[in-house]
Amino acid sequence: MTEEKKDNVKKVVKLEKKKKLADPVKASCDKASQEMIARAHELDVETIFDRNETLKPCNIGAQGTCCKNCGMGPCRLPLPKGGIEGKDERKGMCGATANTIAARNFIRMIAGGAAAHSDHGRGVAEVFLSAARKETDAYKIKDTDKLIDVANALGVATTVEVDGEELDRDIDEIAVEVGEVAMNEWGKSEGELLYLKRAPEARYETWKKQGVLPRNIDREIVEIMHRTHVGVDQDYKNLMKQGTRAAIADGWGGSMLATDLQDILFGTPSPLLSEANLGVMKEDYVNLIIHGHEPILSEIIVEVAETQEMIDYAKEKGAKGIQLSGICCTANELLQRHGVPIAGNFLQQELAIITGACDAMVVDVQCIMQNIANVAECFHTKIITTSPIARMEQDSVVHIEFDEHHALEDAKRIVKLAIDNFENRKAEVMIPKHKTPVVAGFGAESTEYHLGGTFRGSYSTLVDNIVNGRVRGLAGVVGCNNARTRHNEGCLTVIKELIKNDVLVLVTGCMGIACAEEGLLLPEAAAVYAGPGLAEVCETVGIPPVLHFGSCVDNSRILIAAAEAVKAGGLKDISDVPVAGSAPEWMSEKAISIGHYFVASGVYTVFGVTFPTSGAPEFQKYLFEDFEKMYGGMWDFEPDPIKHAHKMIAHIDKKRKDLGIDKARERFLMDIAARQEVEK
Ligand code: BF8
Repeated sequence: MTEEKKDNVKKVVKLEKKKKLADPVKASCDKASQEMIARAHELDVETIFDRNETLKPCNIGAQGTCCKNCGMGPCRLPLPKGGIEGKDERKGMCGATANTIAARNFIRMIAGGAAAHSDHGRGVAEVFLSAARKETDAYKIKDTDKLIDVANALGVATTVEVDGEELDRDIDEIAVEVGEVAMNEWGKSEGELLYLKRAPEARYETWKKQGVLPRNIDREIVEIMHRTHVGVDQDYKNLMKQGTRAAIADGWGGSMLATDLQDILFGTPSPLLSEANLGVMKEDYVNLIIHGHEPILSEIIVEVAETQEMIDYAKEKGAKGIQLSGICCTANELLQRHGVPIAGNFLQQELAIITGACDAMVVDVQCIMQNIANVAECFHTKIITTSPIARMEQDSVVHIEFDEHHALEDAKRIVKLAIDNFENRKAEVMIPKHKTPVVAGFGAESTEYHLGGTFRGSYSTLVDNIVNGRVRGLAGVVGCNNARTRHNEGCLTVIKELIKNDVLVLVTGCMGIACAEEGLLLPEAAAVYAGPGLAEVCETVGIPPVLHFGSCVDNSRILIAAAEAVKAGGLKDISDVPVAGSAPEWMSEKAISIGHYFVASGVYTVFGVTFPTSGAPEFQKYLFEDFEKMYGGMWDFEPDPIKHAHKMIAHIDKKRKDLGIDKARERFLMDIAARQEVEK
């Protein structure tokens, strides 16, 4: 072939590659997203949906059997076609077996997830302590009732004895001590995490028996990195012991402290009305999108953006006002406390910029795609990074480092920058019309109130309805979007199937946003989607069939709600409750850590899309079967959303049977096809 011909072939191949674009309808089941993916193609802007067409994942890595923990590797141990027959002889250079490699990779994922949640929590604790010590004016203690609850849980005295009389202790003093004790949880040299005692006693005893009581949050994460270094722990069971310890330190430690301290500082959420999807952006307004996870900065941005000074400034620049909206878990944090509308979940972050109406996107940490900076360069959008630990290499990105000691000034600079950028819009604005009303802001406290009332103030109404079978059980459906599967579809199919079968669903993270966009977070959704029993309960107490519990660190709210249900039901442990967990579209390490602390807390937990241990069947069996004997909860994997839901329902029914309350449900019969699905 002549050089010229070779060049032509290369050009054609390049063009072909370039043409491989995502089909918007196959990529997402959300209409607003479909419109924006198509718009991206018109404007020749590449998104994650297109990269999914050209960048294929490595199978061996996805199955968990690629070890790159030393310079002799990566050692790739593919699963033989037809599976393992007899003894699994696969080994890496050092002799590490497929089980060891998969277990090391799995617990490194737990370490990554637990570190992300817990470092977020540490940041909140630092700001909390500054606020308690009155070192900053920007933050104040808002929820003193919750402060007292947390003080009790941390063993901080809330009363003092004066002249033989027991008096309330000064609230500021309590706050300082709570801050100090909380900070200590990350690195104390002795003892165990204080919040472990918030779990039912039987659960605590199980952890003790298994030898997995976390000592402090940081240590458990560091020890994972040590144990998974070349030549250290080479026993998958022992590796999982440490993975379990770190995951518990996340759920009942770092995440729970993050949630609690945020509630004390910013207010404990209660149900409120808002809207969700890209249609919340407004053409004539300055659109400022807050993206990431930590509410410490975004809380102040909300405050600043609502000041008359900033609204007037926006009007001076030709806008009608300022429209704030959120992406990912920062969105969930602001939604649940302020009703700030949600622009989208993980897979919609690029799409929000493609509207041409995003004047600034301010990001903090976690789940921020580096490609938003490339997309923003095609428009006028300013990307503003704010965290010293999360910067971007692109020159177009502005960095305004946030510090709680000058929080107000930082927030003002950010809001002003967005306003100043309004007049620089260059592309034609195209905002999808789609948006949906949402009722959000649920949590352990509001569930108690709504299902128990001010009179009873307990979980007994919920428990009564579980016993009488109107509510078949509970499910926590949480986690991410994953571009390897159709955006939002797995989540919505699983959840609709669950509520159709009378399972009350609690959601967090990007799954909460998916439900918001679909209209499942409205009380009216019960009449449309829920089974007769659940619909009756929802109608009576006025709640949606799917309750939004907040961001990913707020999965700790689900743990507390489960512990409350145990108490109200006179049960022993979370593993006795008819409850199941799910992350149908997971992709992040945080999801693995959450999944594992659900399992370690006694919850049967199913993941969709892919499972990162499938290349090591023996180890996977340990997680899927043996864990149930040790912890009462275990992992499972099911990519088909209907089967996924029915596996959860089958587990809920098993628990109902164990409790002797299965008879009450006999009027709700599954049809034959559904039964066959479960038995497959
Ligand atoms: O912490 S659900 S994609 S945004 S990791 Fe990220 Fe996953 Fe969304 Fe919130 Ni959680």
